[in-house]
This record gives sequence, C-alpha cells and structure tokens, in this order.
Amino acid sequence: FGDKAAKEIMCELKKLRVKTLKRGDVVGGPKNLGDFLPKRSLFENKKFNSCAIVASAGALKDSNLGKTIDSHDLVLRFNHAPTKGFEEDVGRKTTVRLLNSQVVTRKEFNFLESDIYKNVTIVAWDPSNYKASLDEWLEKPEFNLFPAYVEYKKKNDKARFFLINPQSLWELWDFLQNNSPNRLRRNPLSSGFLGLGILLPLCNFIDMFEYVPSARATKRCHYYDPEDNPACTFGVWHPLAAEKLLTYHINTIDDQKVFQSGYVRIPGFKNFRC
Ligand code: NCC
Repeated sequence: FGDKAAKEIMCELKKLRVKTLKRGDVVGGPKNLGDFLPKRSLFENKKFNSCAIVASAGALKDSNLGKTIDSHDLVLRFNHAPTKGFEEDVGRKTTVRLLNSQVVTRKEFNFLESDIYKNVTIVAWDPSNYKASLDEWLEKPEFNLFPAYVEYKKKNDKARFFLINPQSLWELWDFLQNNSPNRLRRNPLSSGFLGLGILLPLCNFIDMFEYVPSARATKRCHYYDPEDNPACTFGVWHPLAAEKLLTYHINTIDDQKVFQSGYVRIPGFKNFRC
C-alpha cells in the first residue's frame, strides 16, 4: 500500500460489509438450514462505544490485561479460548465468540455441550472456494457445520447464533490483497482480521489485544496452551503477517501502547466521512 494514507484505506474498507446469513438468504438448504437462520443480522441497529478483540496469542500470558479488556462494552474472543483460570490476563467478559467451522464440528471441542458456547453471541465461519456461489458452499462447506447449527438452534430457538456469508470473507480478502505490497496466497483470513471486519460498523473504536505482537511476544502459540509455534503469530497458512501489517498501519495509538501495553486501536467506520 506504499504511502496510501490510513484514512484512504479506511474509506475503502468502509464500502465493505461482512454479512451474516438471514432468513430468506437460504431457501431450504442442508438440514433445512434456511428455517433456522435469524431474522435479523448481527447486532442490527445496535451500537457500542468501546470494543475489545482478544487475540489468543501466547503473549497475553502474564500480561495483566484482564481489567483493561473487561472495561470495554463488547468483548470478542475466538474459538475455544478460555477465560476461566486466565482472568487476570484476558478478563472474564465475553460478548461474542467467533468460531471457525472446525470448532463447531470436531468432537474434541464439544460445541453443543460446552458451557463456553452458552449465553454468548456465536458467530461461525467456514470458507467457500474463492468466488464460489452461496449454493456451491451450502453443498460443499469445508467442514460441514450446518447439522450442528440446526441442532444448536433446535435446543434453544432464542440463541443468538450467526453464520458468516462466505462471500464476505473473500471480499475482505480482496481488500487485504489490494492493500498489501506482497502477493498473498489464496488462503482464508485468520479469524482475527475477520473479527475486526465484523466490528468496524458496530463500534466507535476497537482495541485489539496482542494481535500486533508486543514486546512480550514469544514462540508460544496460545496463552492457554504451552505449545510453542511461532507460525501462530506470524502465519504460514493464513495471511497473518499481511493482516497485521495493515492493522498496524491503520492503528491510531502510540507505539508505547502497541508494543509495551500490547494493543492497537482502530477507529470504527462512523469516525470516517468518506
Ligand atoms: O489459534 P486461533 O486461530 O484460534 O487464534 C485466534 C486468532 O488469534 C490470533 N492469534 C492467535 C495466536 C497468536 N499467537 N497470534 C495471534 O494473532 C489470530 O488472529 C487468530 O485468528 C483461527 O483463526 O480460527 C485459528 O484457529 C485455529 C484452530 O482451528 C482453533 O484454535 C481451534 O483449535 C487454527 N489452528 C489450527 O487449525 C491448528 C489457526 O490456524 C487459526
């Protein structure tokens, strides 16, 4: 993106909306999915002042950021990242959990039973092939998350469970590619960048914790697991480095906060008159 100003990038991004599937978007579908989709999209007509995105990075360990994270009006977490036992570092509040389709479908994650997926808003995503139609994806998702979606909704029809329209994923990917100096492999974005895309229209500002790695960064993949794997922070499969470079470019707070405290701040769309 060379010297393209942050404002210009935000205005380009503002044209884009990460969409969730609504009743009527799918007629019939696998397991009659269409009948179980929500009537409204995610947080339709709702606005938040401060939002926090908690990347699951190992660098959150011993960060003592829990209180800061919990002070936000909305807190988004990923996949099976726990709070219990890690409150000092990552807080206890969860408003939204953004799940990839492996977490929804693979037995080890116990999606239909585990308490961490109850009483929160769930947003799940699964990648289609690049430029595939919605019907093609419904027929051939990467991990078949539709049975678990329908099961979850049957248990509790009031549950707030949203599915990302996979075409939005690739629109966001195209945006990243158009604003990156390097050519990206055509692999889906990480849940991290998708989380930002989801919250930009809803929040006045978004603080992303340990997404852009701080001075605490280590080889450790997750704060909740001792496994070392630097690829979790810099990426091998997802275009993580490109996501993070762009995110740092549109960040509005000083490097002290970014690299010592461990978060970037991205202003929501409403702050930009384009
Ligand atoms: O690891 P994961 O990611 O659940 O992390 C969520 C998001 O936090 C950011 N992150 C994580 C670790 C780290 N050291 N630095 C970070 O910045 C990333 O933005 C990441 O997206 C995913 O994106 O959904 C992902 O999910 C895992 C895995 O499927 C789930 O954790 C469930 O076990 C993927 N790992 C594998 O498939 C082995 C990972 O590639 C992407």
